[in-house]
Amino acid sequence: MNAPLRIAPSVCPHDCTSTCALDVEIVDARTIGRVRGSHRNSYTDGVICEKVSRYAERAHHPDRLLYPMLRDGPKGSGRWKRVDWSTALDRVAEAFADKAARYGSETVWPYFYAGTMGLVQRDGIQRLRHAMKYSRWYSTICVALSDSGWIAGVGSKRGVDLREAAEHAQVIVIWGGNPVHTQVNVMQHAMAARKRGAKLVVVDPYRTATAEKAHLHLAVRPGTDGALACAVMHVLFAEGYADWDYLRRYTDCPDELAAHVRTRTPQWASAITGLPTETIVEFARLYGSHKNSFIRCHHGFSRSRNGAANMHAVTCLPAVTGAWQHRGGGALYGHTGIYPLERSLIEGTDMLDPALRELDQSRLGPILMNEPDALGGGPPVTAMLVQNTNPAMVCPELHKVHAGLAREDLFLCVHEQFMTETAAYADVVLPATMFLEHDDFYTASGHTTFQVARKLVEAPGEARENHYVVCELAKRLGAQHRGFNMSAWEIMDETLRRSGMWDAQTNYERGGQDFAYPFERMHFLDGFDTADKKFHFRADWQRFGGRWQEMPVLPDHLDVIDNATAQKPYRLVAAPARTFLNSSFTETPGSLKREQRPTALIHPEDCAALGVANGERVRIGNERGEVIVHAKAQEGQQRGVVVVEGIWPNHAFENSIGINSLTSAEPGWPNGGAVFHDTAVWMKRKD
Ligand SMILES: Nc1nc2c(c(=O)[nH]1)N[C@H]1C(S)=C(S)[C@@H](COP(=O)(O)OP(=O)(O)OC[C@H]3O[C@@H](n4cnc5c(=O)[nH]c(N)nc54)[C@H](O)[C@@H]3O)O[C@H]1N2
Ligand SMILES: Nc1nc2c(c(=O)[nH]1)N[C@H]1C(S)=C(S)[C@@H](COP(=O)(O)OP(=O)(O)OC[C@H]3O[C@@H](n4cnc5c(=O)[nH]c(N)nc54)[C@H](O)[C@@H]3O)O[C@H]1N2
Ligand code: SF4
Ligand SMILES: [Mo]
Repeated sequence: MNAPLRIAPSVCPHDCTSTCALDVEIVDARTIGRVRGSHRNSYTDGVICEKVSRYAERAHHPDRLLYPMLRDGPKGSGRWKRVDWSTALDRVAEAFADKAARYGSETVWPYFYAGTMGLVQRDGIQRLRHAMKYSRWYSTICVALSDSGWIAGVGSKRGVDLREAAEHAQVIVIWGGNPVHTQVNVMQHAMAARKRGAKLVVVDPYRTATAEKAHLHLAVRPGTDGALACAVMHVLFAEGYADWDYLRRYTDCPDELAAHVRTRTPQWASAITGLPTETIVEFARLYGSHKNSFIRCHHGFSRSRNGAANMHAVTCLPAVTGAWQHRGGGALYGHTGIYPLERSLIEGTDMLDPALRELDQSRLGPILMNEPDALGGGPPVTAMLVQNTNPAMVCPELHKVHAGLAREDLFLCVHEQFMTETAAYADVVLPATMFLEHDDFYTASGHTTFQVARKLVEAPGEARENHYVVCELAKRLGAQHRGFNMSAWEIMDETLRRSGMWDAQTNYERGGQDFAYPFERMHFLDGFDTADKKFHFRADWQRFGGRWQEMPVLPDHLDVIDNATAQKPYRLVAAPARTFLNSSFTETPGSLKREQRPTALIHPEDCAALGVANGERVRIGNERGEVIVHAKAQEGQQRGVVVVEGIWPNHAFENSIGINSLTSAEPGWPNGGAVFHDTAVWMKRKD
């Protein structure tokens, strides 16, 4: 008889706000079985997404990278030579030193993102950057627009707990997100609310799996949420739903706002959003007639040039009705501002030199093509270490990204779990561990618990953790910092003690430390996190820099989006797929089977006008590129909107270039942020 399986606790490391508490079946020292959601965390509460429940497919995938390799042919040729770790690391250190000697230290640009959300493994690369005076990092691919929009009104990144809303809210609005795909626990809690009688509203340009479950779905035109929010406020003020006691006490300029939205009528917003006037009014009345309406603000609707302004406009709604003060009412975008973590040991912020050039993550294409404005007047980027991200799939303006990664004078080291399309361009490929193979700790955005996870199984082959690579390169390059001489666990433990939090072992044993504040503070009854403690209808865009002067001070429709034209009559939404997670899981059989192939969701009347039948191919293009995908007619979106779900590998497309060949690297307002759902395109039947 087989020995009974051991169940060990862990934490999902993926780039998803749920940060689920996991129970992992340990089969033997190298093998896992099923992964389940744990009940020890009341947010996860036993529920996780399907892709992580079958994690064994990914952890034990036959294509896992096992050994360090050097390129053994032209760039991208796929010819590799296996070497030992020290040979590979020597090669990387030599190349970095050579390039820095030739062009200055800013020519080296460590490039990373959130393939793991573990703070030590994810952010340790920053310590190397700061110690070596490499080009600084401006992170814009995900949260730059949504963060600035939220902080402009609320003052910091925190909000009301969704678990409370699930119990008490009478209206839950899922704004600009598709949690059935992207964060299953939001849906789990929203459906619990629905079951006890709460109304569910979804604001999304297409009939997502989430919108299917809603009492009311507002299928806005992409990039027009600011107009919708203003018209809702117009109705709230006009029909007596505004809470003037709350407004006077807790907000900065209610009279000005009321006067301002008087001209932002539902008719005005209807012309911009494409929604019927009656639907806007119906939504406003539903929202306003319940004191404890709750808005879950997602990232999706911020991925437009005007995304920060739209996020800010939406956060104004609970300030007008006073919903913030009621149990179950208010709004949430993320809780990451509540953790008191002191990060300098991890990130080496004590060594940061602000005089160094900062480069924009989302503008990798223009940067590698040596466009002067993207380079900020500094030297070309000629050396990179990439960890936890796959820009050859996920970055906008992919044609430039690929041409740049193929540059002969660029030295590229990619530390990865798989031979991704980015790693394929590398000079040196290093094999990386997965989360069950190393120690790390995690903040959560969707809930309030800080969790520690331990290594549970041995890594396959010679895969090593990010922390090892960073420390070994530091040694070879002469970088000095205490963090380079400690283990990941030691860094975690010391960071926690310095931060006044439970030490690592205590946190691990107790299943996480909850940082939720008492009710009064969660609901901002002691004031918002702005200088004057008020919610700001007048957004202080200046604090973010960039093009802040071009933005409206009060909530409005900021018309800087890539509007449809006669030549490009469609607006493309490049939305997340259910069983991929960004570029991850595009290698697992279960996910590939479910997602099938890149598909364009098109309004049936647009299909008819284009002469395209279901399953036929369409070409979608603009000045940046062209992709070929299969068409699917779908109701529930406006004409002129086309949706392609999933960041498929480039090789899944007929002409070997993916959806981000169409998206733009233009920074959103005020100061950067990728605009993945803000793209005008033409569409034609493929003969
Ligand atoms: N399965 C899966 N899960 C994921 C991911 C994934 O790729 N797949 N990605 C992970 C990452 S990195 C992140 S940041 C989170 C993001 O997760 P969320 O913050 O929940 O946001 P999304 O679900 O990405 O939002 C996508 C939705 O926004 C809608 N949308 C696009 N433009 C607009 C607009 O202008 N207005 C409105 N109202 N809606 C708009 C799209 O139609 C789409 O349905 O999810 C994470 N989880
Ligand atoms: N069209 C379109 N494009 C998008 C988006 C969209 O909605 N539409 N969303 C954007 C958003 S929000 C984001 S956040 C980006 C994310 O895009 P990516 O940063 O590419 O996201 P992931 O797929 O989460 O992680 C990338 C890689 O990290 C690797 N990895 C995981 N853990 C580790 C580790 O411990 N060590 C090392 N060395 N590697 C590891 C994985 O193998 C994976 O290949 O995509 C953006 N691109
Ligand atoms: S829902 Fe998100 S955090 Fe939870 S298991 Fe899935 S990817 Fe991980
Ligand atoms: Mo993201």
